[in-house]
Amino acid sequence: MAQRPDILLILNDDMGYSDLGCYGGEIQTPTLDRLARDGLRFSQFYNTARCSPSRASLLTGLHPHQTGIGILTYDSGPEGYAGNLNHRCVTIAELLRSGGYRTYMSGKWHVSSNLRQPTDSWPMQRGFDAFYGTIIGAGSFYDPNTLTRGNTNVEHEAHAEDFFYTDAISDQAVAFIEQHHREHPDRPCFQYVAYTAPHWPLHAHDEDIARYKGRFDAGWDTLRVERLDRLVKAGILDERWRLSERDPTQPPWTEAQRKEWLLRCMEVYAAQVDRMDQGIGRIVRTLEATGRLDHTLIIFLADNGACAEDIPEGVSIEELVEQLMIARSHTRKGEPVHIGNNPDIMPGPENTYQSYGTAWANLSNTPFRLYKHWIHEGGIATPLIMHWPQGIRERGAIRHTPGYLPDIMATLLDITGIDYPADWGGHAVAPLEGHSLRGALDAELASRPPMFWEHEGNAAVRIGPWKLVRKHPGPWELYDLVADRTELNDLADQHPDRVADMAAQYEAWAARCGVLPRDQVVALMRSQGVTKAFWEDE
Ligand SMILES: [Ca+2]
Repeated sequence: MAQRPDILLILNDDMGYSDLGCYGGEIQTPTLDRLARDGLRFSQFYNTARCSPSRASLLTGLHPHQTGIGILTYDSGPEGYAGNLNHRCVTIAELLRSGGYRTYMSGKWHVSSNLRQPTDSWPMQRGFDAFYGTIIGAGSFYDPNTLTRGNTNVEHEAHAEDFFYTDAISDQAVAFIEQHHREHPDRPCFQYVAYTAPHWPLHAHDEDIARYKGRFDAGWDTLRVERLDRLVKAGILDERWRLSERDPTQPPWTEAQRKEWLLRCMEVYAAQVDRMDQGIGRIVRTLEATGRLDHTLIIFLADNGACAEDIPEGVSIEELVEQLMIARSHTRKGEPVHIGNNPDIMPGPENTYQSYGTAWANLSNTPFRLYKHWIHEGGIATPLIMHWPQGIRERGAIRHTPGYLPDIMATLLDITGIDYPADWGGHAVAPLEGHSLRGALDAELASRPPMFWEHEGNAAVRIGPWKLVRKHPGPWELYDLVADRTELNDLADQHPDRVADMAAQYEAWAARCGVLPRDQVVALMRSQGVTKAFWEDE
């Protein structure tokens, strides 16, 4: 075969379906828009509803519970939930390296519970030749916790005055490409770039925030209508699909209080995405300058839908700073950090730690319902852009073929001709769960195997147009996504046999992949000494 293509896999963190310019949003993303215009956009691609499980699935082609990342990276949990990438899986970096690739990563790892000492679930031990980034997420963009190079903590590197994590991830990706081209010009390059933007905290540069002044003044109700209209006009969504209602816990924009602060939150969120796109622009220009862009497959997607979490005032500093090791208690100059959504404090600078809240997340996920954590479309639907001049003939097309994270591994192995192994490093590994989407680079696929999800008891199975989904501890709901992508018309009562059949397929999958009932996971984690975890989030 011809030389294997370079692969650039870009993931971002907690972004809604319709935030990017090329997916109907207001945010200026000229580089991602260009990649979409010269490549493909997928309209029905899905992630796994939350940071760690999505990363585990993306990296391995398996379901998160099979890899030990059933929920998040806690210190202790039952099998399937141990919080460390286990040895019953093999990473995409390990397999591509075995096929001759040099492998690089910059950004957030988040599939290991040990944040200080390198373990066999850290990136350098899981197939990467070089790593720069953070082991945990949700950190300060000015002073991120667990900043690591290779296996060495380099948090001091953030003490340079102009440090900003989004830029550091981009700059490192550029440096890796330049280094690869200089030292290994004839070898294929795999790079995984995992941005933390726009996950909270709302941190951004003033000049980026200023560019969004006024852009959201119409408010969430009007902007949701406008986004759906643009998504339909772009051919991404079907005009038959109705806009979901505004989140019932949120006021109409006309009745919202503290609008100056609310608008600032959305402006900072937009600036976070904008800054990421600027960085991707530098990466793409480096690929062009080295002559590698035409034979690079670029894939861009988000790890979960927009996040509706409010960061309460008075949240325990001890928990965020010392236990979870995400926030900082003080800035690098020693000022206290104000943690929590206080509308008297404008987000953006280093001494703030805030989130944009439910109503803006509702806008980000237009036109869908619900958010990160849930398996309804708002939790798991993501933009997916693929750009590969030598491998994709069509320019600017939309693909409606459904797919989800395990498919990325399957697709990359199919394209590179590398086999998925039965064992790795002396350990048997689970068979690949993903389905190759290589054919979708040329045309829509006629069919695909069922897709399954579970996160914290929320669950779904999709078979053809049908999606069976539940919000823990509620009953199964059934939607026909061809008629009703926004999940407004529950057909469960009209199709009891279909519900029973799909539920049985779900249960068989859950048993096969080691998914435990949520209550059992909670009880087991409590019995193993985990005193506070996901079950107290809600
Ligand atoms: Ca995330």
